[in-house]
Amino acid sequence: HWEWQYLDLMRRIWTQGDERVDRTGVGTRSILGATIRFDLSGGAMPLLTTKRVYWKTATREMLWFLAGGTNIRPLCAQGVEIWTDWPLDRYRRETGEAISRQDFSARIVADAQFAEEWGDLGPVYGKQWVDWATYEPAGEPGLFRRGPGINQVAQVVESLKASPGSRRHIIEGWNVAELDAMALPPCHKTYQFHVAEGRLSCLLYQRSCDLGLGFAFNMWSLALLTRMMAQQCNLEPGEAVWTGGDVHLYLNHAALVEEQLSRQPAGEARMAILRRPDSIFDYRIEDFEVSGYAPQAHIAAPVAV
Ligand code: UFP
Repeated sequence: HWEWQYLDLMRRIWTQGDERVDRTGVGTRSILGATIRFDLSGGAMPLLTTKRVYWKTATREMLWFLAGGTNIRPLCAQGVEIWTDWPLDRYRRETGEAISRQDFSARIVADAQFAEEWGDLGPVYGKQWVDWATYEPAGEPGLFRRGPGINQVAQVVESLKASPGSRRHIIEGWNVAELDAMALPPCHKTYQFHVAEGRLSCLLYQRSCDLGLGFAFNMWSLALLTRMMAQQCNLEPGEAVWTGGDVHLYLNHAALVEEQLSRQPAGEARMAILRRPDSIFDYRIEDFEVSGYAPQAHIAAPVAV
């Protein structure tokens, strides 16, 4: 079962990882460099079975990336709160108001102007993926103006169709000049697509991975993006290859690690895409149907912000 790759990695990091104080102050055990591969043939999807993974949440996030989203408002409106803590922290800091997360999220949804002022995350994934900023000379030496944004996702669809054998099918989130303006610099920063024998594979390079919580989402999203791209390019799904840089377990995830390592993976989830949208930007949440997913119970664990 593919999931042993994950469980083995978890065990290895927990027992052998280098222990350090990380940015969040929680502390981690960490290793550098790991790869997990998954074969997407026949509609199979890499959903962990040793705990429940909320794939719809990750799917809504992926559709928000593709829509160029950088404001949490559309996510909050769908009950997706995975990005809410960053704007919430800023709001509390700058106003001194002790608002609850729930009230903050509700206000973001109810009040468009409030959302515009407080809900933006800066130029995170969505912006870089579909509207990477360019600059062009504006007449006088040393003076530049905004050029047209670059849609990397659309360009990769085109390059996959025009020259499948290319080694340049890349979607990059790591815009060095804009890192400071982002709520969180991209974790799943580079996606590279590869075509072989009519099958589309994708390798993700994730610079930093919270193996206890983040990985399950990131692996799903990698496979989901590969499936959508394959459908748009009339290719069969190939492999999802996940590569982590700093792969770590938070020290306050001991209960999760112990529980999950006591479980055995079983079964395999599949996903059908019910429709072929006109473009990579036209998918909706209703287009995805998961079957055969019978995971063991969800394991709650604290998120380090
Ligand atoms: N993290 C993930 N996956 C993600 C994401 C964040 O694992 O998609 F957005 C985790 C990795 C790390 C933290 O524990 O969030 C980001 O912190 P840093 O920027 O210091 O690496």
